Amino acid sequence: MIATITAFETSPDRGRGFARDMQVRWALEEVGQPYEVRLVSFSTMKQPAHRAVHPFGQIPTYEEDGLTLFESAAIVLHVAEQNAGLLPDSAEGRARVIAWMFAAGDTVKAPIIEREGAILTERDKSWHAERMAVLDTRVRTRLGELSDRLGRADWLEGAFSAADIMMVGLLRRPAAASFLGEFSNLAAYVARGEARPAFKRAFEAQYAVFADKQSDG
Ligand code: GTB
Repeated sequence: MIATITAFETSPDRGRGFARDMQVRWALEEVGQPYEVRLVSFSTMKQPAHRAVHPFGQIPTYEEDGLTLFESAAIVLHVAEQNAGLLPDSAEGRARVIAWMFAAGDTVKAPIIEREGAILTERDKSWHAERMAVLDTRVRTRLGELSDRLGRADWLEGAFSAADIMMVGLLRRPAAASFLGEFSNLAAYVARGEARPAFKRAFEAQYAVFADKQSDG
Protein backbone atom coordinates (compact mmCIF):
# COMPACT_ATOMS: atom_id res chain seq x y z
CA MET A 1 0.00 0.00 0.00
CA ILE A 2 1.31 3.43 -0.94
CA ALA A 3 1.78 5.78 2.03
CA THR A 4 -0.40 8.88 2.18
CA ILE A 5 0.81 12.06 3.82
CA THR A 6 -1.13 15.24 4.50
CA ALA A 7 -0.10 18.77 3.61
CA PHE A 8 -1.68 22.23 3.60
CA GLU A 9 -4.21 22.81 0.82
CA THR A 10 -3.16 26.46 1.03
CA SER A 11 0.19 26.93 2.74
CA PRO A 12 0.77 30.34 4.32
CA ASP A 13 4.40 30.08 3.16
CA ARG A 14 3.33 30.45 -0.50
CA GLY A 15 5.27 27.42 -1.67
CA ARG A 16 8.57 28.15 0.06
CA GLY A 17 8.62 24.75 1.74
CA PHE A 18 8.63 25.89 5.36
CA ALA A 19 5.70 23.70 6.47
CA ARG A 20 6.73 20.37 7.97
CA ASP A 21 5.39 18.17 5.18
CA MET A 22 8.57 19.32 3.37
CA GLN A 23 10.81 17.22 5.65
CA VAL A 24 8.55 14.19 5.19
CA ARG A 25 8.46 14.60 1.40
CA TRP A 26 12.25 15.02 1.37
CA ALA A 27 12.83 11.80 3.37
CA LEU A 28 10.46 9.86 1.11
CA GLU A 29 12.21 11.22 -1.99
CA GLU A 30 15.65 10.37 -0.58
CA VAL A 31 14.75 6.71 -0.12
CA GLY A 32 12.65 6.46 -3.29
CA GLN A 33 9.46 5.50 -1.46
CA PRO A 34 6.38 6.44 -3.49
CA TYR A 35 3.71 8.43 -1.66
CA GLU A 36 0.43 10.19 -2.16
CA VAL A 37 -0.52 13.55 -0.71
CA ARG A 38 -3.91 14.45 0.71
CA LEU A 39 -4.30 18.22 0.86
CA VAL A 40 -6.28 19.50 3.82
CA SER A 41 -7.77 22.89 4.63
CA PHE A 42 -7.40 24.53 8.04
CA SER A 43 -10.99 23.62 8.89
CA THR A 44 -10.61 19.99 7.73
CA MET A 45 -7.57 19.65 10.02
CA LYS A 46 -9.76 20.40 13.01
CA GLN A 47 -12.45 17.84 12.10
CA PRO A 48 -12.71 14.57 14.07
CA ALA A 49 -11.59 12.47 11.06
CA HIS A 50 -8.26 14.30 10.85
CA ARG A 51 -7.88 14.56 14.62
CA ALA A 52 -8.17 10.78 14.78
CA VAL A 53 -4.82 10.70 12.97
CA HIS A 54 -3.35 13.92 14.36
CA PRO A 55 -4.45 14.69 17.94
CA PHE A 56 -3.49 18.36 17.56
CA GLY A 57 -5.30 18.89 14.26
CA GLN A 58 -2.17 19.67 12.25
CA ILE A 59 -0.15 18.50 9.27
CA PRO A 60 1.84 16.45 8.40
CA THR A 61 0.45 13.00 9.00
CA TYR A 62 1.45 9.64 7.53
CA GLU A 63 -0.82 6.66 6.86
CA GLU A 64 0.27 3.27 5.58
CA ASP A 65 -1.08 -0.24 6.06
CA GLY A 66 -3.06 0.62 9.18
CA LEU A 67 -0.22 2.63 10.72
CA THR A 68 -1.02 6.27 11.35
CA LEU A 69 1.65 8.71 12.49
CA PHE A 70 1.94 12.38 13.29
CA GLU A 71 5.00 14.57 14.10
CA SER A 72 7.38 15.14 11.21
CA ALA A 73 10.44 13.82 13.07
CA ALA A 74 8.64 10.60 14.01
CA ILE A 75 7.52 10.15 10.40
CA VAL A 76 11.01 10.83 9.03
CA LEU A 77 12.48 8.37 11.55
CA HIS A 78 9.91 5.73 10.55
CA VAL A 79 10.74 6.22 6.86
CA ALA A 80 14.46 6.01 7.70
CA GLU A 81 13.95 2.80 9.66
CA GLN A 82 11.94 1.16 6.88
CA ASN A 83 14.35 2.04 4.07
CA ALA A 84 18.10 2.10 3.55
CA GLY A 85 20.01 5.34 3.25
CA LEU A 86 19.03 7.69 6.05
CA LEU A 87 20.46 5.98 9.13
CA PRO A 88 23.94 4.57 9.81
CA ASP A 89 24.37 0.78 10.04
CA SER A 90 25.71 0.76 13.60
CA ALA A 91 23.43 1.03 16.65
CA GLU A 92 25.69 3.78 18.02
CA GLY A 93 25.49 5.72 14.77
CA ARG A 94 21.71 5.42 14.70
CA ALA A 95 21.45 6.63 18.27
CA ARG A 96 23.57 9.66 17.47
CA VAL A 97 21.51 10.52 14.38
CA ILE A 98 18.36 10.29 16.51
CA ALA A 99 19.99 12.58 19.11
CA TRP A 100 20.54 15.16 16.36
CA MET A 101 16.91 14.78 15.26
CA PHE A 102 15.87 15.63 18.82
CA ALA A 103 18.28 18.57 18.82
CA ALA A 104 16.69 19.90 15.63
CA GLY A 105 13.23 19.61 17.19
CA ASP A 106 14.14 20.91 20.61
CA THR A 107 17.45 22.53 21.57
CA VAL A 108 18.12 24.30 18.27
CA LYS A 109 14.48 24.91 17.40
CA ALA A 110 13.42 26.50 20.70
CA PRO A 111 15.12 29.91 20.32
CA ILE A 112 14.24 30.04 16.60
CA ILE A 113 10.53 29.45 17.27
CA GLU A 114 10.53 31.96 20.10
CA ARG A 115 12.03 34.59 17.77
CA GLU A 116 9.53 33.69 15.04
CA GLY A 117 6.64 34.09 17.50
CA ALA A 118 7.90 37.46 18.70
CA ILE A 119 8.09 38.75 15.12
CA LEU A 120 4.57 37.54 14.37
CA THR A 121 2.75 38.56 17.53
CA GLU A 122 4.71 41.21 19.45
CA ARG A 123 5.62 43.78 16.81
CA ASP A 124 3.29 46.42 18.24
CA LYS A 125 4.65 46.24 21.80
CA SER A 126 6.67 49.11 23.21
CA TRP A 127 9.35 46.67 24.36
CA HIS A 128 9.59 44.78 21.04
CA ALA A 129 13.05 46.07 20.01
CA GLU A 130 14.52 45.28 23.42
CA ARG A 131 13.06 41.76 23.41
CA MET A 132 14.22 41.12 19.84
CA ALA A 133 17.78 41.96 20.85
CA VAL A 134 17.59 39.27 23.57
CA LEU A 135 16.03 36.71 21.21
CA ASP A 136 18.56 37.49 18.47
CA THR A 137 21.38 36.79 20.92
CA ARG A 138 19.81 33.44 21.87
CA VAL A 139 19.50 32.37 18.22
CA ARG A 140 23.07 33.55 17.49
CA THR A 141 24.41 31.63 20.47
CA ARG A 142 22.67 28.39 19.49
CA LEU A 143 23.63 28.67 15.82
CA GLY A 144 27.20 29.47 16.88
CA GLU A 145 27.32 26.27 18.91
CA LEU A 146 25.90 24.27 16.01
CA SER A 147 28.38 25.91 13.64
CA ASP A 148 31.30 25.03 15.97
CA ARG A 149 30.20 21.41 16.11
CA LEU A 150 29.60 21.05 12.38
CA GLY A 151 32.99 22.61 11.66
CA ARG A 152 34.19 21.59 8.21
CA ALA A 153 32.03 18.45 8.01
CA ASP A 154 29.47 18.08 5.25
CA TRP A 155 26.79 16.52 7.46
CA LEU A 156 26.02 16.24 11.17
CA GLU A 157 26.92 12.62 11.72
CA GLY A 158 29.16 11.21 8.99
CA ALA A 159 27.12 10.51 5.87
CA PHE A 160 23.92 12.42 5.01
CA SER A 161 21.14 11.21 7.32
CA ALA A 162 17.63 11.81 8.64
CA ALA A 163 19.22 14.27 11.09
CA ASP A 164 20.28 16.53 8.21
CA ILE A 165 16.74 16.52 6.80
CA MET A 166 15.40 17.79 10.12
CA MET A 167 18.21 20.29 10.77
CA VAL A 168 18.36 21.77 7.25
CA GLY A 169 14.55 22.01 7.29
CA LEU A 170 14.77 24.02 10.50
CA LEU A 171 17.61 26.28 9.37
CA ARG A 172 15.71 27.20 6.19
CA ARG A 173 13.03 28.94 8.24
CA PRO A 174 13.34 32.72 7.95
CA ALA A 175 13.90 33.25 11.69
CA ALA A 176 17.08 31.14 11.41
CA ALA A 177 18.03 31.74 7.78
CA SER A 178 18.45 35.47 8.41
CA PHE A 179 21.50 34.64 10.58
CA LEU A 180 23.20 32.22 8.20
CA GLY A 181 25.32 35.01 6.69
CA GLU A 182 27.17 35.05 10.02
CA PHE A 183 27.94 31.31 9.90
CA SER A 184 29.43 30.41 6.53
CA ASN A 185 29.64 26.67 7.28
CA LEU A 186 25.93 26.57 8.19
CA ALA A 187 25.02 28.51 5.05
CA ALA A 188 27.02 25.99 2.98
CA TYR A 189 25.40 23.11 4.90
CA VAL A 190 21.89 24.34 4.04
CA ALA A 191 22.93 24.92 0.41
CA ARG A 192 24.31 21.35 0.25
CA GLY A 193 20.98 20.02 1.50
CA GLU A 194 18.98 22.12 -0.94
CA ALA A 195 21.20 20.94 -3.81
CA ARG A 196 20.27 17.28 -3.30
CA PRO A 197 18.04 15.96 -6.09
CA ALA A 198 15.61 14.53 -3.52
CA PHE A 199 15.26 17.94 -1.85
CA LYS A 200 14.57 19.52 -5.23
CA ARG A 201 11.88 16.95 -6.09
CA ALA A 202 10.22 17.44 -2.71
CA PHE A 203 10.41 21.22 -3.02
CA GLU A 204 8.94 21.19 -6.53
CA ALA A 205 6.08 18.90 -5.44
CA GLN A 206 5.04 21.17 -2.57
CA TYR A 207 5.56 24.29 -4.74
CA ALA A 208 3.22 22.80 -7.37
CA VAL A 209 0.41 22.86 -4.79
CA PHE A 210 0.86 26.62 -4.39
CA ALA A 211 1.28 27.19 -8.15
CA ASP A 212 -1.90 25.20 -8.93
CA LYS A 213 -3.87 27.35 -6.51
CA GLN A 214 -2.55 30.51 -8.18
CA SER A 215 -3.58 29.32 -11.63
CA ASP A 216 -7.06 28.42 -10.28
CA GLY A 217 -7.44 32.15 -9.69
N1 GTB B 1 5.91 19.29 15.79
C1 GTB B 1 4.98 19.13 14.69
C2 GTB B 1 5.69 18.41 13.53
O1 GTB B 1 6.91 18.55 13.41
O2 GTB B 1 5.02 17.69 12.77
C3 GTB B 1 4.50 20.51 14.28
C4 GTB B 1 3.37 20.42 13.30
C5 GTB B 1 2.93 21.80 12.87
O3 GTB B 1 3.35 22.82 13.44
N2 GTB B 1 2.10 21.83 11.84
C6 GTB B 1 1.66 23.10 11.30
C7 GTB B 1 0.14 23.10 11.23
O4 GTB B 1 -0.47 22.13 10.87
C8 GTB B 1 2.22 23.26 9.88
S1 GTB B 1 3.99 23.24 9.89
N3 GTB B 1 -0.46 24.23 11.54
C9 GTB B 1 -1.90 24.42 11.45
C10 GTB B 1 -2.55 24.51 12.78
O5 GTB B 1 -1.89 24.31 13.82
O6 GTB B 1 -3.75 24.78 12.77
C11 GTB B 1 4.37 24.81 10.73
C12 GTB B 1 4.44 25.94 9.74
C13 GTB B 1 3.32 26.53 9.25
C14 GTB B 1 3.43 27.61 8.37
C15 GTB B 1 4.67 28.05 7.99
N4 GTB B 1 4.79 29.16 7.10
O7 GTB B 1 3.80 29.63 6.57
O8 GTB B 1 5.92 29.65 6.88
C16 GTB B 1 5.80 27.44 8.47
C17 GTB B 1 5.69 26.36 9.35
